[in-house]
Amino acid sequence: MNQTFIALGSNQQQPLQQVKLAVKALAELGQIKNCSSWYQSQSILDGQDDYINGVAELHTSLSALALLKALQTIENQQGRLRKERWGPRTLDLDIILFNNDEVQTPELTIPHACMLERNFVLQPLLQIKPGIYLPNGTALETISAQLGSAGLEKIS
Ligand code: A4P
Ligand code: MG
Repeated sequence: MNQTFIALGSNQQQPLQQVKLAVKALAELGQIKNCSSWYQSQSILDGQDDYINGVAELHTSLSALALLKALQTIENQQGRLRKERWGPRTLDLDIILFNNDEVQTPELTIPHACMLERNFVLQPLLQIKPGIYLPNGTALETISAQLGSAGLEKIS
């Protein structure tokens, strides 16, 4: 069984409902072991609506690539239109960590390339998995403390 952490984000069409619906869809891919609180976070791009973000721990027999395809299917089912990179979205599902694997292919970068810059990923992740490390030994609590909580608010 593979232990993986999925970051969820939405800033369109009732974001809180979108992410909750996505957790139900993720449960079809294996077993949800943990789900963080939901956080409201300011967009990293000016002018976009706030996001709802959270992280779920999923145990699944799917490979990382099969999981990515399944996540994209869920995004599409929830009405995601890919117009612009980093554009507003009804749902974004990113693989943050997959076992202790380090993956670098055209389709997949694991650990997720931007996770260390994003308090809306690190705080929910640490909420459900305190003391977690990257495969290269980086302690995420240290990075998260440096990032702080600017623009981030736990809502439930
Ligand atoms: N890809 C590579 N590695 C991964 C991975 N570990 N997990 C590839 C998922 N996908 C991965 O993603 C583009 C490509 O990344 C995929 O084809 C996949 O093969 P995408 O979801 O189609 O496009 P995107 O969402 O525009 O890119 P990305 O990188 O997911 O966007 P970001 O960087 O996540 O930005 N502000 C706040 N507060 N909260 C947010 O959640 N999100 C974004 C989206 C911007 N601002 C935000 C938030
Ligand atoms: Mg994405």
